[in-house]
Amino acid sequence: MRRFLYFHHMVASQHPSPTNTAGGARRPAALLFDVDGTLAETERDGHRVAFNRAFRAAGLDWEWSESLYGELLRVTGGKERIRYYVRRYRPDFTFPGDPEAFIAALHESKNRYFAERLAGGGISLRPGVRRLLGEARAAGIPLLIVTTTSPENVAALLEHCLDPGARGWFDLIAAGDVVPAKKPAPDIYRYALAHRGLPANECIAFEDSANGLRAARAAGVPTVVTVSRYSRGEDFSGACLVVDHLGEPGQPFTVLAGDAGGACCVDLDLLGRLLARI
Ligand code: XBP
Ligand code: MG
Repeated sequence: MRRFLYFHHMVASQHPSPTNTAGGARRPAALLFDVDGTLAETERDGHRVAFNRAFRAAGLDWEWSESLYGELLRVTGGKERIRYYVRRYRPDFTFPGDPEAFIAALHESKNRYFAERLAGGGISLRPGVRRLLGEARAAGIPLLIVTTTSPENVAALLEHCLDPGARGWFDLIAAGDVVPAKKPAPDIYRYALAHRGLPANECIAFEDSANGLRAARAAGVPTVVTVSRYSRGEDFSGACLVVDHLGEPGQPFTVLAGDAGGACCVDLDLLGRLLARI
């Protein structure tokens, strides 16, 4: 791992500083990607279904409907979400033993069902994700994952939805309980930036939710929002661009807020222009 990080440091340092590319556009120092809702629509048909399977397997009569899950998503983190649900909707539930251990086991079981679902091909990447990752890799721009989801979920998603070796495309996977406070706290972004010594305002974050946007902005990272199924209608003020997805040449995005300067998809050129405006 140490050698791996060192190698990426060398690659990144061979490239020009973030401030100078042709036409005044700025070269992003790194691209920081959220996972759930941003790389793929994982929540309604992925995590939610897996939570329900885990509940049934544990003999619980809990069932998270699509609309209830929309409310529960306000709480980031699967364990935190279960804890909130019990407090709010099952206040009389008696935990068999230590509540934290019970929630942790339930959550692990959920993650196993989630990984099975990914392996079965039930989830695919959102438009433009593979293209933009490829462009950034070709340009030697570091890629980082910055997420509240568990590391094993990220690994499964990268392996099954992107490429069996995709874990190696990323300089850092900052995930889950590595920081005590999850998004909307900025901690996970600060952790990732500090790990690579990155200047926050020269990077770009990609988020799908208001919680994610708040985390990135509080850490000082300019943020592009690709709204997802559950996050439409949230408050995205502070984003440098809000689109329905990253877009492909044959599948242009729709701009929901901000100025894309006539672009049809989020590419390095557009990101450079967005940074130059900041
Ligand atoms: C989304 C989350 C996660 C997932 C479930 O995080 O809040 O909790 O819903 O994953 P992000 P876990 O968009 O930042 O990736 O059960 O592993 O928490
Ligand atoms: Mg998200």
